Amino acid sequence: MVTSSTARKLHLAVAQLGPVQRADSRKQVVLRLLELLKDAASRGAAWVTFPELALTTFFPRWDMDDSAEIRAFFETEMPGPETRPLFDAARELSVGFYLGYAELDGDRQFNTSILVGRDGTILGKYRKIHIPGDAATVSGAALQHLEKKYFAVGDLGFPVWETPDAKIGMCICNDRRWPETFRVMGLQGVDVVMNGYNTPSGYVQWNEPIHLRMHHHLLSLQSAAYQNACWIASAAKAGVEEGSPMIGGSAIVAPTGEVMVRTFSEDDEVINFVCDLSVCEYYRANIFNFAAHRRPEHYGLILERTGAGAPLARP
Ligand code: CDT
Repeated sequence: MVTSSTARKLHLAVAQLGPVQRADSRKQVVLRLLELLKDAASRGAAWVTFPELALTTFFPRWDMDDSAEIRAFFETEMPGPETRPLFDAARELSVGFYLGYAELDGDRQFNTSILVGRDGTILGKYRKIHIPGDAATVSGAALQHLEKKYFAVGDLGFPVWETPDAKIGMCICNDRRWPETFRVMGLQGVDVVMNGYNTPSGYVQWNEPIHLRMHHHLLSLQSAAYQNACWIASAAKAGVEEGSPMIGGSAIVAPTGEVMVRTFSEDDEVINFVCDLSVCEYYRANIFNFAAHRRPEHYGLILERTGAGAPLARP
């Protein structure tokens, strides 16, 4: 499929975070992120993916009404004084990164990630679009997931950035479950999608067995990477945060749909893999040659409908 003469190598790392408790300061978390960044750089990685909402505990598990209490979880500037060391380290080590955080933009609150280049400057920003969970407490539920209360729907779409190394896109947690997320980036020729997530293993408000949490996470990444001929680097915040368990399973997935490397722990852990970007081109030139095989004239319902409606077939 790929020969050494056509290979286009890019060394990616994923930096999984173990739990972040409410009492942990930004400074403490950034020190952990710096250790992970240095570990990735020492292995030769050029880009590192950090998790969603990496700077704080996963606060949407709580129903809060006090605005000062809520806003304590949000960043008003990026970089700010506590996060600047990450940008300095990126420049010194020549390692780019993806970082997820809660963003306060005026009065608007977003679940955001940024792409920071190997020179330590922000290349781009994306805001989570498929916001999961509820806007108000669900009575009787053992666990709450109130992202709809705290975050507006992202307004920046799913852009892809052309960096000197690769075409890179971003995706946050629940957005990875939706094929539209990846197809929009696939149509921009994306090579690498970076994804951060916090997936509670016990959020169930319906009778779905818990083992399916990991299955659906990997299923989403593997199918998206294959169907869009891209690499995916996906980073969890894992372990037991404030009594709430979250899955690990951070992974680097190839355009073949195969998981090439995966975390072992539910704690701070780096995984890395030397990815061959020419595999993307190989799939794009064959089975997923979009220009040759896609039939958008038959995809109208995707834009016309949000929820499922009546069947189109007529007798
Ligand atoms: N953070 C996040 O998006 N978590 C979701 C769980 C949603 S269940 C209400 C996820 O897709 O993993």
